[in-house]
Amino acid sequence: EGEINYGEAVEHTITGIEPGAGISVTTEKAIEEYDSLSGWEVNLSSTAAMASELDKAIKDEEPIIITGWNPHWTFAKYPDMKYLDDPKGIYGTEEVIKTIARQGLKEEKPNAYKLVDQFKWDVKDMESIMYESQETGDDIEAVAKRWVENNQDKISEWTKGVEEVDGESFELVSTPWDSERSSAFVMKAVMEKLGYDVTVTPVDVAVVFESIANGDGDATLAAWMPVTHKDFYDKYSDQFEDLGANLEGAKIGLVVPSYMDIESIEDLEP
Ligand code: PBE
Repeated sequence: EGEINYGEAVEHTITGIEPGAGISVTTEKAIEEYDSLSGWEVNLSSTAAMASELDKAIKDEEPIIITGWNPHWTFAKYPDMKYLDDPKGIYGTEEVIKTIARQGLKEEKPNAYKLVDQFKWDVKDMESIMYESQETGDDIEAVAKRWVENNQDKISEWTKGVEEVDGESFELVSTPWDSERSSAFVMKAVMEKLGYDVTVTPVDVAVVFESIANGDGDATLAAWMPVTHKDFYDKYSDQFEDLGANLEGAKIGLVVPSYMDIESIEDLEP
């Protein structure tokens, strides 16, 4: 009985998500940097396809290596998952999710600016919306609205000193993942109660940064830093305003089911 060669077992393929995701770009870097990943590929398709591959593998106790992140409902549905150690630090250690605003927002829409600047919540808040949507089958938007009704203490912190408006428009630019749909639809529900006319636009990460930089979008709550979206952030960093973290304790990396007898990216084989 020899050790399993996981490289061969997964055909030297990491099961990835959308090509436009930060974690996809980071994984290409990991493949370049680690000798153990030499000759490997990341299969980029969609989060839904990754989730269904993962589901299949876990049912059959087959090996699989995915690009994973927290907050995400995967870890609630499959608690026996682990991040592979990343001794080269390609995926960083701890990520935060930042709010960034277009230049001029503070002067033009001071109340909306104040609100997005004061928006701050926890991993467990965001996760509760994602889990509830997974469990009930209700859309994130509906669950986010309920969450706002049930968490007025938090909402009153965010809205401190924020005055109501009369139909002012606000464009919130977001990415298509459940995590970011949760924050965007929570913010939309809060803003609508204050009289805003809010549009949530889900786009690729590159377009999120581009549209805040060129002023088409007012703000985003979806910037994962310091690693995940670094390339996009750096490209436009002098063309937007960074309002800081709205959520701390996020993480990205290569993730495997715990039944796999492997701890580190360096344990993989070319
Ligand atoms: N994610 C979820 C995104 C950001 C949010 C980690 C898949 C990404 O990689 O860009």
